[in-house]
Amino acid sequence: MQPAFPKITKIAYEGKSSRNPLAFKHYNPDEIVEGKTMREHLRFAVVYWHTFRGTGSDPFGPGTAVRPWDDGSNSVSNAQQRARVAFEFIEKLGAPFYCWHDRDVAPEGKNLRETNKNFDAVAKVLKAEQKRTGIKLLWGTANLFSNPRFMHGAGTSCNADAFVFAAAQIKKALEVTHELGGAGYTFWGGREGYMTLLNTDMKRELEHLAKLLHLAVDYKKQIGFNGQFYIEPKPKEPTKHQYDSDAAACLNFLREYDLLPHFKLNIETNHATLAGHTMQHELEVAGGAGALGSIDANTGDELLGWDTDQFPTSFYLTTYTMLVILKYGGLTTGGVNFDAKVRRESFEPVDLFHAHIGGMDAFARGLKIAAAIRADGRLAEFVKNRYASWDSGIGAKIESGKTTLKALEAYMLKQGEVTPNVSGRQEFLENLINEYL
Ligand code: XLS
Ligand code: NI
Ligand code: NI
Repeated sequence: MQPAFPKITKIAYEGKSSRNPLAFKHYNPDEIVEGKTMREHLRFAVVYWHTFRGTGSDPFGPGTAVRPWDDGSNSVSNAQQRARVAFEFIEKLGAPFYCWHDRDVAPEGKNLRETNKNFDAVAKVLKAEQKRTGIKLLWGTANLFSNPRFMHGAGTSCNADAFVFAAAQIKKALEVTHELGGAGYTFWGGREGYMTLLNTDMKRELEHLAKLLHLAVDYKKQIGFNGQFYIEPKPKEPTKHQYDSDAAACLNFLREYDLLPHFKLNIETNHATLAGHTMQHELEVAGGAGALGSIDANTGDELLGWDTDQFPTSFYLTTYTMLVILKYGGLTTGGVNFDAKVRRESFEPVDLFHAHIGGMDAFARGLKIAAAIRADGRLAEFVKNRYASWDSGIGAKIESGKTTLKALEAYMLKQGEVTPNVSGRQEFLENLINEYL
């Protein structure tokens, strides 16, 4: 195969003073931070859908992307060629992982049988390329939202046949993920939601969704797939109301239907902001429940209210993200997955490199800043001291459950009033963070 990126060699770490746009300024894979290499901390993954299937099309016009290796056909051989290009890209970039939807990698055939056959034919190339390069699959997933058959949803469709097709698709995607040694499998809600409650039986739909996930859990055990299952929250787009709207809603759903032991969350930045939260908030909610699994690293635009899926470049964002991830023990099965796309105007292949290099550098920098803040200890100490009234006396008594409302009344009747103990010091803390940026 002719190289798809003939002018680009392996992206190297050149340090902060480098002016080479095709070099890392901060991501030094072998550098140790808090006892682990950056490579192990960040576990970067490239997404197949945006990076190798994105064309730049939008509702107002067709794609603009120039991709010389793609013959534009829907053939299996074109898909196989694309797979080889994908691995050339990921290898030159030096990302250890990648992710796909079943339909990103192989074209649909005229029926399920033919579609599965196409998928196998491309999976064969993926497997060979994984072996050649050592690049691994972070997670696989099934696209249960593009095909018109899923117009009403998949697991939550009013059409039982659509549910069945989705189940069959998940079965196959799990098998291929397993065959490729995937570290996980993700369920993003796709069209699981509603446009109007006038035509929707919400309770019934949620029960069906839970049923589908239970079937997947059973099958996972049956085939001996030990990868981690994730749910990816998102509040809107494509439907007006997505059932998996944010981390709290997902956790509640998983608990209600006895699914929580089998799932963690895959938190995406732009989905957090669409839900009216920060990334830090969503990660904290997941982490507190022991369900912080993986992240889809991207960012939205403050002025645009949809899932713009831009590459993350803000050091504040990556620092706050890494602070929470480090706090909860790091990414174990998960990774930093760039669910992000270049802008429509950035139509050249080299833009894919600029985008990923920028994202990886931003996370490397965020990791180092977060580690420095943790080593310094002032932030953690401040938070600890803020709750000092709970460490002894009446606070400790309440925490240990050794009190009653009557005893608390007696305490306060004696004391008479609450004395303010500590300032929140938000401005001081924001300044402290800035010391490290
Ligand atoms: C869409 C989601 C999707 C998932 C995978 O907004 O982010 O790309 O990550 O299905
Ligand atoms: Ni995503
Ligand atoms: Ni998204």
